[in-house]
Amino acid sequence: MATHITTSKRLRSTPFTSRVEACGVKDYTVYNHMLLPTVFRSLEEDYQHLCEHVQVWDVSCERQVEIAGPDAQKLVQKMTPRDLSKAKTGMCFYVPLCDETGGMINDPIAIKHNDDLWWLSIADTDVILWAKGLAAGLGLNVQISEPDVWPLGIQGPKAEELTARIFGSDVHDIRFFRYKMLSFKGTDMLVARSGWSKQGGFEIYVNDAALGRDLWDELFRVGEDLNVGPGCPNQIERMESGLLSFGSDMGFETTPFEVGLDQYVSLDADIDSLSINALRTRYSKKKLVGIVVNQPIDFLDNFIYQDESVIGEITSLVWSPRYQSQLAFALCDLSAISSQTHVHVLSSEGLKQARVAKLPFDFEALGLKG
Ligand code: THG
Repeated sequence: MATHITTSKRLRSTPFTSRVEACGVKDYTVYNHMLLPTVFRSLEEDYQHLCEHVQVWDVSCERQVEIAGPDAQKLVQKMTPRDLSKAKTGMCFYVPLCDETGGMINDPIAIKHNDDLWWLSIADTDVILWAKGLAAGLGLNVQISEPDVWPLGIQGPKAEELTARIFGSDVHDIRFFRYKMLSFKGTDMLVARSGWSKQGGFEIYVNDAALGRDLWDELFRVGEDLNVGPGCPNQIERMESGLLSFGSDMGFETTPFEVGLDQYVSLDADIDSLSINALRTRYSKKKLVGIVVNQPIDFLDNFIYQDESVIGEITSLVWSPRYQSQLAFALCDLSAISSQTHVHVLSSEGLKQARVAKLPFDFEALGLKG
């Protein structure tokens, strides 16, 4: 077990690391300069458990970039091409952050506390540097920081029951991507119905480290009959659900349109956003598609081939036990992929045919039964 990696103030452990270790974490990755568990039992066992029961996830690495002050809403709108003019307190928004060329900087959840206070719950890039640069360059009246807040995920079909046992029946009234401030041992914490799985669940934005450990212990104590277990974002589940990972499936070079995030760009809105003009005129060069191979194969490289020529690159890959298929996301040349229903991938037995699918995967349309 154990992490064969040295932690420090630069590569941070979290308030929950002692609990995560006690639960037998097998692997970590580094995300926002912080430990993020990736496997407890095995990828497949974690997946089965997540889809049937309820898991507690240490997602402290989803750092909050806090933007406070009279120009907070203005700066957040500058950063994203999604129209936030109708945002209200209590709402969360999945937002692409884009630079002046339309390339993506990050894909956080933006949380509105009030007009003068927003949190960006970020994926793995240093959004704070960009935010500070913009604020200084534009002369905005904001204070930007990364407060000590450590999100704890509660995910799985029994998540609502478990969360309500701790935070009370108000939990049932929280709609998807909304939050309430609810008390744990006398301290208010932000409780949102969100999380990086499609099994349903909540995220608790823990704002007190010691209380966070109490919360972890309480969740395991009162959730015993629900078969609560430790968990983490699961590659099988998130790919079956079509959730994208910044840095893998998209990056600075890709626009939201190229990776299928069109619905989070408000092209026609009259908003003051850094990227909106570029996004109105920039041509897409790439397209992120799903790839399906109905048998286990050993991939010799990460490329997508049209006959012998390379037309794209696999950005995420997993074996799905439910669909007995190799599932991939692949970033392909738009002109080469747009008319294709099949492409090739390279295995030790040579080029193999693979199906091209829209994301998120429509398994029924693909003729795959779970
Ligand atoms: N929770 C919190 N912070 C996060 C993540 C999270 N920061 C990093 C990373 N995840 C950000 N990326 C995503 C990607 C997808 C979603 C959330 C965060 C997501 N998408 C839904 C979907 O695609 O169907 C719903 C989006 C919507 O309709 O608004 O949930 O998980 N705190």
